[in-house]
Amino acid sequence: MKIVALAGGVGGAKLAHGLAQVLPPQDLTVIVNTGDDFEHLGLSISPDLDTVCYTLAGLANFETGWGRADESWNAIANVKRLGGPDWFNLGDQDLGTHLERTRRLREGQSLSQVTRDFCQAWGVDVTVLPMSNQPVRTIVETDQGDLAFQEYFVHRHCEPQVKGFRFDGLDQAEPAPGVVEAIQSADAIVICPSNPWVSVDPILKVLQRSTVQMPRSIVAVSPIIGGQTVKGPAAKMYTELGIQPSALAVSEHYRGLLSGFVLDEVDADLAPQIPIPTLVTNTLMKSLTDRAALARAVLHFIETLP
Ligand code: FO1
Repeated sequence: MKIVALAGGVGGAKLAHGLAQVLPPQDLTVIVNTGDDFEHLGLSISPDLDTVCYTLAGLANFETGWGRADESWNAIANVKRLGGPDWFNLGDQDLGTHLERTRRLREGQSLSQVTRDFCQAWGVDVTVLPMSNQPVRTIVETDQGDLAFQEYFVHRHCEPQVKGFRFDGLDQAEPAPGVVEAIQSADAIVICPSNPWVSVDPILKVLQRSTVQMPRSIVAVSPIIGGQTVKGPAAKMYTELGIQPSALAVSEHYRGLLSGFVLDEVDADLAPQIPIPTLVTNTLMKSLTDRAALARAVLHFIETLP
């Protein structure tokens, strides 16, 4: 079964990794949000792409989910000592990724070319594609003004109250090469348990700018479990936007798009309120085994869909 997974950062990367463990590499394409990308210290940083690629390569920091395992922090400590910005934690190995990405982008290579080469170097055998080669920048509209995503997320610790979102550059963005082709030849799309507002919506909005025909099976896995997010501000965003955070709210967010919805066992009582087929299973991916188990369960669920 050919699968396209839509993924943001840490939660998305975990399920993408599970899918990569159970599918032949030629049957999985991961399309990754680039709305979180930004320029920092003169470098082009693509946090979600790196999180997905490091995770698939087995190089990710297992505790944080982002950045590299066995990392050292000498460069950023020196930036701090010199009076530079140190709020975005760039490890020494990770910095190598950003230096080389920046060099290649400045040479004129596209983000998808760079991503393909990096995946090859890291031994990632599934296809990982940025959603677009053109810059799309997620802006979080808050009570403290409009904030670039990493400014809101990392620098201000998601503290400002969210009023809405904007995706600057969307009007000029096209799906990256390979994105439309992967979706057209896919049997199903899996929307990973990533933040619907700021990780999945940017990808969907870029796809909407093309005339791509979506496959009949589109399944989303809820990133909200028991009213809370495993990681990140999704639940806080729902609350601030006047919506009670729940798996039900996530299913409604994707209303009209999905043919199936996956929610956690702790939310089993919400399943009857969801008007499409549901799978109730353990969605909390604490271990590598959990990732593969959830991936297997999602694939079996897709096979049962009409
Ligand atoms: N997230 C943090 O909460 N704090 C950081 O200092 C931080 C640094 C960082 C460096 C490289 C990278 O690829 C990701 C990093 N992240 C950090 C994660 C990232 O900003 C977010 O998880 C995503 O943008 C949200 O999907």
